[in-house]
Amino acid sequence: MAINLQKGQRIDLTKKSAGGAAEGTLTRFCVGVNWGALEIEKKRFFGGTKKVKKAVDLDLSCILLYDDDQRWDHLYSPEYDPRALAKAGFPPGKLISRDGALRHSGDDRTGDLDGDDGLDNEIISVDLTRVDPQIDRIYFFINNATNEDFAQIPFAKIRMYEGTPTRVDNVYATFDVVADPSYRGRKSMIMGKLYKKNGAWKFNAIGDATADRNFAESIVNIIRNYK
Ligand SMILES: [Ca+2]
Ligand SMILES: [Ca+2]
Repeated sequence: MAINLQKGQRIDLTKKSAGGAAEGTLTRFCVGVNWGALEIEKKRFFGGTKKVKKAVDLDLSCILLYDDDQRWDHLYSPEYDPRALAKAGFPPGKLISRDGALRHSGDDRTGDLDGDDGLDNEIISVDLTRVDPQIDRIYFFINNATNEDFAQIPFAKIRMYEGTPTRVDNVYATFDVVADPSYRGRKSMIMGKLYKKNGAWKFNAIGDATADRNFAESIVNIIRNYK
């Protein structure tokens, strides 16, 4: 049974059998984000309204922080302008972590146009056995490349599952961020973090909609405020 995470909840990554006995630890899994396109009421020419779909381009990114708090590695879109990044002091985007442990499935630019399809739109595969031992925190966050805020986006979910980006074998945990009026004006969301405590990896469902205007501001915010 998948764990339904609540905002702020922390879990360890122990796998349990149906009877509740521990069956090892989750080490290779996917972290996927699923979101919906907007539905907008448009006035019809001859009166009345019709519903129109509008694509929402969320970008899932990730930073991996070293235990010395000085260094970090990243997964964010290689399509972000490398010259603008260099000016702001950020390395170019890439889809694989330096240690090869995390891989991003690539950019989805629309979200689900026909309602929740149950599949994740952007996915990061994680192999905790390959993570550089000096890394002790891995943050997952999303930024909106289009203009809507999280009060408008009908649904945004993150989940951890065993399988591949195209095949879901076993869902371990899900975390639904329901659209909330308090998210007005907020275009970024820090979804959660994997963190190492006494040598064991755990997950914390953060779910904070933030005022960051882009992924670079989210990275600065995470490093400063989300230890
Ligand atoms: Ca995207
Ligand atoms: Ca989807």
